[in-house]
Amino acid sequence: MMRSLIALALGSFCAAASAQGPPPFPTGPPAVGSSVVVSLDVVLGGAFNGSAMRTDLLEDGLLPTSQPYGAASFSGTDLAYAGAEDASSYLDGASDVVDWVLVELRTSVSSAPAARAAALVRSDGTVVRPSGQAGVSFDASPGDYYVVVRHRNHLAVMSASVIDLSSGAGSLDLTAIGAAHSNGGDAQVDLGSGVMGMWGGDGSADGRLTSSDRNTQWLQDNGTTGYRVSDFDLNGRVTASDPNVVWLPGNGRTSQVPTPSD
Ligand SMILES: [Ca+2]
Ligand SMILES: [Ca+2]
Repeated sequence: MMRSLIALALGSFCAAASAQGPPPFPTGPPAVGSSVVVSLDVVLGGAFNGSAMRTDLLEDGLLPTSQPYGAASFSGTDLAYAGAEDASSYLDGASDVVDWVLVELRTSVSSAPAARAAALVRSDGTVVRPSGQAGVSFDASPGDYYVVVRHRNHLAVMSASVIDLSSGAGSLDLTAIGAAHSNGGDAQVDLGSGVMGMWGGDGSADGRLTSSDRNTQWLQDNGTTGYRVSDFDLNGRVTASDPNVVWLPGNGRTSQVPTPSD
């Protein structure tokens, strides 16, 4: 019934269009300003408590209401991002938000980002826009893209294959085994029960877990509270647990996301 109604409507539309010249369908590539949405799941391994991610930063009033990657401390790193994302309205009343992540689209494994967006990860791993809407929205044309997820103190991860966003929407579950791109190393930490998470402990935001993450960044912050990169388990406090529980198991690991070569 629905189909025949559409055919009927289309028939009369085409008849009208042919009488008045070409139909007003857009041709060629999508107009600049088109967008795509990725439904995304990811776990920040440092914040994982066995069943979900901690939400202490939100509960303690430490989570910034605007995206944090414009801070001077990220200048010169892959996390430097000047976006104006603001989640004030959503966070005022939200109860299950963990932290901000920075998500990028790539057209090839090692191309520069085609688009980027800051978004919020919730305790169950779902990623939402600053408005609280599900999925991450990008200013990009529909097509196939690799999806990269970055976080201020976790090793970045990228989808193992392109995600089909040719319809304008697609999904990626980076918590699944084998979902992340690897250059030969373990892209993510196995959190048990089939859940994979990003490696935590990169206090220097250089994509590597080395002794400097503990000896420089964490050591100078130890004993403090706040929204700090040295708070590897994201509980709002910088304590010995941060290096001992989060950083140490991953020490020596390197992000498996290729550095852009173009
Ligand atoms: Ca590091
Ligand atoms: Ca901590």
